[in-house]
Amino acid sequence: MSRAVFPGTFDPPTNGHLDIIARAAVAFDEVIVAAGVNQSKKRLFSVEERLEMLTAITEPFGNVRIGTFEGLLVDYCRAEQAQVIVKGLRAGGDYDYELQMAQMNRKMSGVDTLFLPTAPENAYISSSLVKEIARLGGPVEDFLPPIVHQRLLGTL
Ligand code: COD
Repeated sequence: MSRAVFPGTFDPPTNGHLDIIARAAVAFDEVIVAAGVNQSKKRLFSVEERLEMLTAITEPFGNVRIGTFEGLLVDYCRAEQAQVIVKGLRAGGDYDYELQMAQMNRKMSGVDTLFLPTAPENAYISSSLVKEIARLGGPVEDFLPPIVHQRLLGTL
């Protein structure tokens, strides 16, 4: 059985994340969407809120489940017996950082990383930009699943 982990911060989950989840769900028997829990970083949404949103938006997929991890991602992959890490790649900046992490993760554990290129319509979406635009009163409904959009509006 092929099992992949799609890790992220998901603060909040966007249409870009959801597209990667949907495509990974086609490629693997099971996909674990794993929210990183880094206590030292300030997030807009709590872990519980991020898990609720992820659970809601992945409900249509029969082979996707939600998890959390703390510490090294590769330790989590080993514990979950996942052979592959899935990452989304946007233009430019993502590549250098993601390549370095992928190589490091493989060296540490043998767990490989599969990159899925972002869909063109999601290429410019990031959780941080969406939060900033929302905070400044701009429209963000085109970038988020409806339930996430509602939750984000609730924080303003
Ligand atoms: N289109 C396609 N993909 C996208 C889009 C988009 N519009 N937006 C984001 N993504 C992809 C990102 O490229 C990423 O792959 C994933 O979605 C999650 O994105 P974010 O922004 O929610 O999450 P990140 O990138 O902040 O998550 C970083 C991790 C938590 C995965 C990382 O820091 C990590 O692995 N931490 C664990 C500690 C560890 O093991 N460190 C050693 C690393 S070698």
